[in-house]
Amino acid sequence: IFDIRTLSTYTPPENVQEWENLANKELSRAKKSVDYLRSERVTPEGIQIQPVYWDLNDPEPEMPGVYPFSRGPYASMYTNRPWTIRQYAGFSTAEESNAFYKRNLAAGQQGLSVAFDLPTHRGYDSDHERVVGDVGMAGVSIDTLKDMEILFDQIDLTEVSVSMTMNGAVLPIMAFYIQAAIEQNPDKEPAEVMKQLKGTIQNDILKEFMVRNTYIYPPTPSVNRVIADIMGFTSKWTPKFNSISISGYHMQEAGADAALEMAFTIADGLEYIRTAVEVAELDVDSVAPRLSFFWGIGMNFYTEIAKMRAARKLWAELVKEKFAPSNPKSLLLRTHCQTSGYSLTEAQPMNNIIRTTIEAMAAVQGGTQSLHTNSYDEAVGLPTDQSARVARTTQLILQEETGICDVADPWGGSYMMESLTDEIYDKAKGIIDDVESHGGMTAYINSGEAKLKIEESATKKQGRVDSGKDVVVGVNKYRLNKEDEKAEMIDVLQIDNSDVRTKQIARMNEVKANRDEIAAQEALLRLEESARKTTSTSNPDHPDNLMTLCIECARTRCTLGEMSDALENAWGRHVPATGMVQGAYTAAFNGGDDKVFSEYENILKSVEGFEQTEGRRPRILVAKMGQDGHDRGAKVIASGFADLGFDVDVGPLFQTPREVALQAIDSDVHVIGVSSQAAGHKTLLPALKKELEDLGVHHMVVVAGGVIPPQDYDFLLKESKSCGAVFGPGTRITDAANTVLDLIPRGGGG
Ligand code: SCD
Repeated sequence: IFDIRTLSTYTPPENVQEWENLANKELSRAKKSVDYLRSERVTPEGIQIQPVYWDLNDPEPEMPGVYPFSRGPYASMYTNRPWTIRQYAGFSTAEESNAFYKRNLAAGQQGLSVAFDLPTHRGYDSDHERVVGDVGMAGVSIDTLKDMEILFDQIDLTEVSVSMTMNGAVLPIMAFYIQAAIEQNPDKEPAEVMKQLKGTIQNDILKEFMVRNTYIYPPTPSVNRVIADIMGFTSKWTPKFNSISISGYHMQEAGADAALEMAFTIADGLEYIRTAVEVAELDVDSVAPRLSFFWGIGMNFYTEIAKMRAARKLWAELVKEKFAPSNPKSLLLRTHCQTSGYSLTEAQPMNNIIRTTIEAMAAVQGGTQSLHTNSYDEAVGLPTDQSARVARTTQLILQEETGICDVADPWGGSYMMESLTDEIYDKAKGIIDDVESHGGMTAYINSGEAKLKIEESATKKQGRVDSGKDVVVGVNKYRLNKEDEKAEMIDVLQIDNSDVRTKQIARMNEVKANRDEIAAQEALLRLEESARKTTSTSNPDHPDNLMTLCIECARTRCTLGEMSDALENAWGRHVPATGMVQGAYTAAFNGGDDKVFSEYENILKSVEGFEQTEGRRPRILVAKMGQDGHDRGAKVIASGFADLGFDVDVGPLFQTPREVALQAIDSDVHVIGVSSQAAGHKTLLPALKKELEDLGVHHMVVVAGGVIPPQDYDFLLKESKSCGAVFGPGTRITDAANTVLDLIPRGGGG
C-alpha cells in the first residue's frame, strides 16, 4: 500500500496536500518540517519510518488532522509533540499533595491532575457530620482558598497545565483555583493572569447522574445554571482552559461496553453545546473548541483503538451537522485517557503493570492527547510513591524507548481496524440517534433509561467473568494457591483520616476567624440571590454570573461548604431513585461451563432450603456509607444476589452508619452487605457495628466488599469484629453468596 520509493513520482491528492500543509504548520513552531521527519527516522535496518502512511492508490485517503479526524486531531500528532503524561493524584492534606506533585514534576510528569476527596466533591466542609470517614481519603481535602494556595505552593499556575476532577462543587473549586492564581501573581492584572491559565475542569455533571454520583443539585440547575455560567465565564476570561472534560471513563468503570460509553459521552457533549447555544446564548465557536473528552481504556485492545478513531469522526460529523460551526477547532475531539481501574486485580498485583501497559498502548495507538496510567496497587488501595513511579515510567518508556511516537495513526488502513472502527461507529450512532429521539441526554437520564443500560451491561460482564466466559488471569483461571497468593501481597498507603480531619478543621476555623465577616456574608447572599434567578446570567460580563460571584466568595474567604449551601438553599439537594436490573446475571450462566453451572444451581437450591427452614428467603441490605458514590459493585451485587434468590434491599447512597442500621432493622434483613470503594472502611464499618449494638441488634451479619487492602482484613474481622467476611475485588458473586448463607445464624428467622 505504501512504498516510499514511489513518493518522488507521486502527485498527492488534496487530502494529502492539506495534511502536509497542516503538519508543516504544526512542526514549524519546533523548527521542523515533514521532509525533515521523513529523512530523520531511520531504523537500525536502514528503513525510513514515515510520519504517516496512506494508500497511494486512494484518490481521497483519510489523513490525521484533516476532517473527519478519525486518524487524529492533529496532523503531526506525536511526531511533533507526544501526549501529556498526566497522572491523577491527590490525598490527605494540601501540604502532602503539593509535595507529591512537586516530586512528580521533577521526575518527568508533564501536567498535573488533582484528585479531591469526597466531602469536597459533594460540597461539604471537613467538619460536616456526614463526612467523618471520608476527609482526605480518596483525594485531597479543600475547604478554603488557603488550602488551594498550599496545594499549588511554588507551582506557577500560569505555566503548568492543571486538570481538576470536580463536578459537584465545581464553582467553589474553580473559584479557589482562579483566585489562588491571581494571588500568586500580585504584580499582574487579574484578567492577564486568567488568560494564561491552562488546564481542564471536569465539570461533566450529566455522567454523574448516571454513574459517578458526585452531584449536589438536581439536573436542571446543574446544567442550565452551573455549567452554562462556567462555559460563559471561561469562554472570555480563561480562554485556554478546557471548560468541560466530557467523560466516558466512569461509564466504562461502571460497566458500560465501548459503544455505550462512546455514545452516551458524545450525546452528553451534544447536550452541553445545546446548553451553551440555547440557554447561555453563546456562540458555538466560543465554546466547542474548549470542550475536551475523557475515555476509559480497558483490556479489549483492538476495540479501544477503534473506539477512539470512531469517536473523533462521529463527534466531528455530528457537531458539523447540528451546530454548523465556522471554526474548524470546534470539530476536534481531543481527549484524555485513563487505563481501566476495573481491569486490575487484587490477586497477583504485579500482573496489573502488564495490563496497564497494554491499555496505555491502546490509548496512544488510538491517538490520545493526555494519559493517566493506573498504579498496580489500585485494586487494593491508594498508590504508594513506588507504585506511582512505575505507572509514570510506563509512559516514559512508551514515549522514549519504543518509537511509538514516530508515526501518526499506525493502524490506518488495517483491514481489521478500519472495519472495527466502522462497526463501532455504527453501533454508537444508533444509540445516539435513540437518545436524541428521546429529546437528548438530560431527558434520557431523567427517564432512568441511561443508568439501567449501564447497569445491565455491568451485570452481564460480571456474569461472564463469574461463569468463566471472560478470562481474568489469576482470578478465574490460573489462580495461585493461598500460600503463594499471600507472598504476593503488597504494601499500600494508609491515611490517618482523623488526623487529616482535625488539621483541616483547625485551618478552616483560622481562615474564618481572620476574614472580614460582613464581606463574606454579603458575597454569600449575592450568590444565593443569583441562584434564585430565573433569567440567564451566563454572559461572561453579567455581574451575577455564578462563576464571578464565587470568585468574590473565594476572595472574601468563604468556605466551599458555605458556597455550596448558598446554592443548595436555592436549588435543594438531588436525591436519586434506586433501581435494580433483573435476570442479566443469570443469563450469563446459560450455555457455559457445566461445573460452574452446577455451582450456580447449588446456590439456588441452598436458598430454597433456607426458605423452607427459616420461613422466608435470606434478605440482604446492600449499603453504601459515607460520600463514596461508586456504586457499580453495589448494584452488581444486588442484581446478582437477587438472581440467586435472595430478597435484596438497595440502600440509598451517602448514608451515615446510623441510617444504614435503622434501615436494616426496619427491613428486618439477615445481612448487611457494605460496599466500600473509597477507603472509608476502617472508620465506617466499626461505626456501623456500634450503631447496631446501640440499637440492641447483636446477631445481624455484616459483610464488606470492594477496595479493601488485605492488610486491613484482620482489623475488620478480628480486632474490631465489625464484619463477618470481606470480599475483595474479583470475588465471584456465587462464592460470596455461599459464604453469606453460611454466616447467617439459623433458627428464628434472623
Ligand atoms: C498538541 N499541540 C500540538 C500538537 N499536539 N501542536 C503542534 N503539533 C502537535 N502535534 C498543541 C495543542 O494545540 C495545544 O495548544 C497544546 O499543544 C497542548 O495540547 P493538547 O492536545 O491540548 O494537550 P493537553 O494540554 O495535554 O490537553 C489535553 C486535553 C485536556 C485537551 C485532553 O482536556 C486534558 O489535559 N485533560 C485531562 C483531564 C484529566 O486529567 N482528567 C482526570 C480525570 P493550544 O492549547 O494552544 O491549542 C480523572 C478521573 O476522573 C478519575 C476517575 C474518578 O475520579 O472517578
